[in-house]
Amino acid sequence: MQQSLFDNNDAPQLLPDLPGAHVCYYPNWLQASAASALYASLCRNVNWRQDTIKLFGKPVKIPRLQAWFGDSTTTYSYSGLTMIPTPWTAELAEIKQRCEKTAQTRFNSVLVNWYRDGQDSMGMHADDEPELGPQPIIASVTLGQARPFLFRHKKTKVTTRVLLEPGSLLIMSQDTQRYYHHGINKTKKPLGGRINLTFRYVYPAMPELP
Ligand SMILES: O=C(O)CCC(=O)C(=O)O
Repeated sequence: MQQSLFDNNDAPQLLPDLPGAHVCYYPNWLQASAASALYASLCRNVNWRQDTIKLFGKPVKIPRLQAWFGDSTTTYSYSGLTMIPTPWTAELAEIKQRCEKTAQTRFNSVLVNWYRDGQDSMGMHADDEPELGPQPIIASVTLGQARPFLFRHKKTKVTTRVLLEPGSLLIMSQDTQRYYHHGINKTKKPLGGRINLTFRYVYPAMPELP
């Protein structure tokens, strides 16, 4: 992918007030044609899986398809699921590099989620696993169908909705994961598919003592 596929729009849009969080939204981060081409390529080429997680001790199939890519040190666990990274593809490595430039940080992994229609969703959660560090920086790229992304303050329960448009980039940093849950709700509306890429930095596990 060439540089020209990215809109030269690194100016973040103002979001509703999210006290205690640090969130930047770049609506036209990718050109529309590049966003559609990437969506089609990922649909075709990713080895999609429907994983099972543990919810209140019970195995539950997650309501979406997903895949985990990253450096070899980035094995990542959540809700009883351990994900072993697939090595970077050229197109994901290029998007990662571009996210690093905008976010001014390094990423070593990406969770790729495919919401096939409005019935696919992501429950409210925080990306606050210890291996992401105390103030994770998460860069989230949206392709395909626009879907509302919800932030819910952990204490006040105030919920704020941000529509994530195709080709957009959302960066969450500082104390966002500490104070907020986020997620994507199901809807009965007939919606098309959406792919979301969340780039992260996973700190390698400390080797065990002999
Ligand atoms: O699809 C999205 O925008 C949310 C993804 C997400 O919350 C995650 O990967 O942790």
